[in-house]
Parts: sequence; C-alpha cells; structure tokens
Amino acid sequence: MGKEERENRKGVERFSISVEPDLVREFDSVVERLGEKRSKALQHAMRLFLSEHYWTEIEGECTGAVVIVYDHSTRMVEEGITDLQHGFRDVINSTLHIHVDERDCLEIVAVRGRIRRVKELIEGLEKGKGVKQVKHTIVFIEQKK
Ligand code: NI
Repeated sequence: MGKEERENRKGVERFSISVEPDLVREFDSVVERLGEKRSKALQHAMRLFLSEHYWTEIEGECTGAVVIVYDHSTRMVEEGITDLQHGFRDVINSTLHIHVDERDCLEIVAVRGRIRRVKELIEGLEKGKGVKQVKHTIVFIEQKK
C-alpha cells in the first residue's frame, strides 16, 4: 500500500499552499515552541477561520460570545453600545461588563438566535465610535433545513 493510499484511508487530504517566508518562519517557531505538528496547527487555524467566517453564510440559529473593548471616555460610546444592545434583545442572552482601567471597558455579550441578527449586531458594534476591538466566537450552529 502506497503512502498516499494509506492517508486517503484515514480520511486525510494533502494540499500545498504558497506562503510568505517570514510568515512560515514565525508560524513554525510558535508551532515548535508549543511542541505541536505543523499539520495539526494548520487544522486548528482552519477551524478558527471557519468559526470566524463560515457561520455568517448559513441560514439558521447560532450560539456564541462577542467581546467588545471600548473607551468609555469617548463621548456617547457607552450610550451607543447600550442603545444598540437594546435593539438586539432577541439575540442577546446576557452581558458582562468589566472596567479594565480608567478608560477602557470590556464587555462579553452572550448571543443566541438568528445568525442574520447576530451578524447585524456585530456589524453595528464594529461601526461604533470609540470601539477598539470586537471579537466573536460562534460555537454552535443549527442550520435551517
Ligand atoms: Ni466600564
């Protein structure tokens, strides 16, 4: 049995990609420090990519968390974020507010509901003045049949 045949049996697919040398070096050094294998780290990166982008293409329901970092001393930023969240009561489960330092606040927004609505909420937050960072993790997706 050839090498390729063995891999196909395990359900593995091989492919080659073109990457900037600097990025490869940086990636490999972190992978090595973590004691991981390159393939495993790439699979991890691909799953992260999917959790970040793929879910927005699906019609259905999702569950996850949105993390926002904003400067509360920026005029009206807090009001804007609160107003926005009031408009998305259908997908917001709860919000946890942390006062990071004199200026910055961090909010963790638990979301559950229609994918389209969660996407709208994230886009709205990203547009907010004084908002420094918006990140999301969508962990569960129920596709509409
Ligand atoms: Ni605060």
